[in-house]
Amino acid sequence: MDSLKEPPKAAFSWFPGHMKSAWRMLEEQLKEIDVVLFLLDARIPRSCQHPQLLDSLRKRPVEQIWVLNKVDLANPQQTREWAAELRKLHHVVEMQSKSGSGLGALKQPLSAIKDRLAEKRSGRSLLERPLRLMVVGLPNVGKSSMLNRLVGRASAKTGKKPGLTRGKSNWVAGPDGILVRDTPGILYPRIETWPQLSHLTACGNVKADVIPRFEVATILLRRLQELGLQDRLPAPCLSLEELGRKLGFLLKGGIVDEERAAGWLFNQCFDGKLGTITWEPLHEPEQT
Ligand SMILES: Nc1nc2c(ncn2[C@@H]2O[C@H](COP(=O)(O)OP(=O)(O)OP(=O)(O)O)[C@@H](O)[C@H]2O)c(=O)[nH]1
Ligand SMILES: [Mg+2]
Repeated sequence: MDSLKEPPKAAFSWFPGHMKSAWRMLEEQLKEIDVVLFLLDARIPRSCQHPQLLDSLRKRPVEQIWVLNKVDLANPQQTREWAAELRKLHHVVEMQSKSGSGLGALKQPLSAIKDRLAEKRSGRSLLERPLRLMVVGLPNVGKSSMLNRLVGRASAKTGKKPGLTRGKSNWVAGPDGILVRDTPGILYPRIETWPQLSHLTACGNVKADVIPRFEVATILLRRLQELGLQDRLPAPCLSLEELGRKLGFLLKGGIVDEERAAGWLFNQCFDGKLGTITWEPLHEPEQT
């Protein structure tokens, strides 16, 4: 992909109007929060670390719990390595917010935070109040699914397309005296590199119809090879041409339908049909 120029502006700045206002709203709402559950997709923990959001969190007296979510779709060994690395600075739990697996690991840190809050309030002669949590992160990382798990019912709408939650969500009461608020997914205004754009597309954080599909799909094919996972494809392919031909996606005259091949690849990635993949391992594999 050496010959690729930087992604065209429209491709890497998927920051529509609703996301700008969501960002302003999120900053405002952070003022009344005790705990932020910061969700990262375990397949791309690097790209999920939204710099402006983390900067904003650092400046506030808000507790953070980092949630490595969708661990069922990531390589388990890579997830362990990422969790150990992130634990050097943060409280980290590994989760599957779709099924609720891992939820128990949140109990202890939440109850410790609740105790600290109660102590602080009683020191100021204030009455106890519910712990206020907010789920934040990139689009489609599983925030609304997480809220539903926390409160024990399907309160927030969830779905495969990024950008589903919009506008200001209400507080939802959960067990053990917690109030939870959902937020719309926030993407950073500038996606700097092709690999980053490709990883975000593979994990469904950007809409596949707003990106240069040919380039992104080609990068994903090469990434699979770098990660030693090309055998997950119907045949080891480095180009959409090869992949489309293998899949029998032919147009009139025997021309390969590369657009269809790109769509196929994206769907395989979104749905985890290629098996568990950590697109962004903590340590890059050695190239032979
Ligand atoms: N495999 C798997 N899928 C998950 C997990 N958590 C959530 N999902 C799926 O990921 C998709 C997005 O989930 P949502 O909860 O809607 O994500 P969100 O972060 O609220 O998305 P936006 O509101 O669009 O920002 C849905 O199809 C969920 O079923 C998980 O742990 N594993
Ligand atoms: Mg949502």
